[in-house]
Amino acid sequence: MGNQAPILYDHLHSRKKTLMPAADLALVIGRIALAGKLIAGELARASIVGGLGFSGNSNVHGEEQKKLDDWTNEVFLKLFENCDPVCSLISEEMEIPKHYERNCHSRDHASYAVLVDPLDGSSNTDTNGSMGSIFSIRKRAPRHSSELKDLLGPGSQQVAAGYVLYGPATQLIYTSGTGVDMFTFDPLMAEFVLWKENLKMPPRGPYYSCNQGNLTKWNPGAQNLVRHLTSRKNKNTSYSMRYCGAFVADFHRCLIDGGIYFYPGEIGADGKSKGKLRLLYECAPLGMVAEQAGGRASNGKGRILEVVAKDIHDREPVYIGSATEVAMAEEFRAEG
Ligand code: FBP
Repeated sequence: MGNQAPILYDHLHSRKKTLMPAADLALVIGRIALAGKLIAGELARASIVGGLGFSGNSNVHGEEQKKLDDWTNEVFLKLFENCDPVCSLISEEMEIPKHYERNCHSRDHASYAVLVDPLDGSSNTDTNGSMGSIFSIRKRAPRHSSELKDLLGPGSQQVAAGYVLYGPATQLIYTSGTGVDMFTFDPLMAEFVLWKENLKMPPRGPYYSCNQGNLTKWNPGAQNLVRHLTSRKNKNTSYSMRYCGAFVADFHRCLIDGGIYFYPGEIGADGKSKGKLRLLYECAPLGMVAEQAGGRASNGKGRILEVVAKDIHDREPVYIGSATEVAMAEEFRAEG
């Protein structure tokens, strides 16, 4: 079998200087990896077991939920029931977080909260497009109550973050403050195997990803950014557009090939600009991965990892990817 790259479990246990102690990191990311394996298996067969389509329910955001939104949320709920020291689960699909009282050690040692988007890009379920599960891990404050104030702090307080990507291959990408590592699921071994360690995002890239159909809803700065990216004045303004309807997959392309994904705020009837993507379990975790890989993540005005939330389901405009393009986006945003 030749020299075998390390599997996720061994790699996590060997980690040094991470923001989470290696044993806790291995336990919690190990559980997320198990969720990833189960979800990948279900996505592969959902069409032949009636798993596609809408469930008839709506989530806290008023969005119609797909059956797989509910199913994947249940997977995370079940898997963290007996995962001491995780005492809270916050999910895009749940208005109220789940608190696992018995896993709560607010008096003696660390407890964690896991914040997830169980199935990012779920508009792709019925068209067999790429999707992902995004996760953020935060340490709960000592003596925290069931209130969530201690989880609304800036994304720079995350102790680990990442995602599982469900594409032709299933991959798990994570950081715990010492660089970004990437694993590919090997169906023969039923294990996530290390593919790339300490991954660096190209400082600039050839792609931009946005729902350009919303252009007229955006602030002038974002509109001018698209005009610039498509102006083809010279090789630095000759970008190709890629947009697959799943933040996690469009971000993954930026991580590997460089470029930028953005979902600007949309100007509402009240004249106010409001983002679509959720700060705590979409923007902040991918923001941590981007920065740890040498990229950047901004809300157009500043680091997304410095934004403090008012509510666990807050939304935020996001510009994320290679440092060059995100800086460019901020310049245009500053103009208007
Ligand atoms: P969810 O699928 O988790 O709700 O995430 C939001 C999302 O689907 C992103 O993954 C994607 O980039 C974006 O919204 C697509 O939005 P739109 O359909 O407006 O382009």
